[in-house]
Amino acid sequence: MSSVSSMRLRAVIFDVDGTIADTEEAHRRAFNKAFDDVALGWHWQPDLYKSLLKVTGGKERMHHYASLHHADRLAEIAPRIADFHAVKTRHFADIITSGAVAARPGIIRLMREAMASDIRLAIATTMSRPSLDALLPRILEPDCYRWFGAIATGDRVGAKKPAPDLYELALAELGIDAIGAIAIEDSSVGLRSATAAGITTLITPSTYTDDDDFNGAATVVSDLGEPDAPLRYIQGRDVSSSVIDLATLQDLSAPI
Ligand code: XBP
Ligand code: MG
Repeated sequence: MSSVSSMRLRAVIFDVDGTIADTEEAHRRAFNKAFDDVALGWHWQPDLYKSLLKVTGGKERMHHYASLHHADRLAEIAPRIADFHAVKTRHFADIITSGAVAARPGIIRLMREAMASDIRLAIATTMSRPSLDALLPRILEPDCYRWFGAIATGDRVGAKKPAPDLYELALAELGIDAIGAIAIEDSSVGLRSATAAGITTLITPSTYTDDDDFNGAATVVSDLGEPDAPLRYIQGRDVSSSVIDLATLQDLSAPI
């Protein structure tokens, strides 16, 4: 048994949007294409989208926007939101297929290291399963789903992030306790969700979350780093390493 697999760390649970890949600009473009297709007359500029990201889930985000800005049409719009979201998801798939998005630094390296060390991998994302299907096989590898012992997507839980449901579902399907896991997230909403599930969390901020409140994170770094592209330490426990690897994650998950 390798020294790593004898340590307490047993699983790494990855958020998707903003963490595995910086995808929210692709989502924003997909929403706007869908709004044009269905003649809603909406257009979400980046600043507005950044504020709307506090509401997780694309369907919930559209309902929230309509209730804030088009309350007089909410009764007409609400029943059509699922259809609007299906149009959006098709546009998201097209944008991803165009090659607009790649995995962030260190993601594939760390996943492969975990698989070689029998550390379990899981996904905990607010994203819908069709959006995930459009993304992961394209930016990781076609049959990447076999890498994961659990894939918790937003459509599988009653309460999305910041509720702990997605991380609790991932832990249950992995069959492990929170103390044996570490979460990798990009947002304050995601940090609150993993923390509420009792999971130590490492943050790699993304385009839309770089000024979020990350108090409570074990550490915040620019990204997971690559040997030829070292990470930049931001706040929390100093990882004193140029890349995030399993040994670094084990140190972070150990009590101070
Ligand atoms: C981010 C989200 C998702 C995406 C849009 O998920 O909140 O709703 O913004 O995807 P996470 P959908 O950071 O937890 O991966 O339209 O499929 O919801
Ligand atoms: Mg995220």
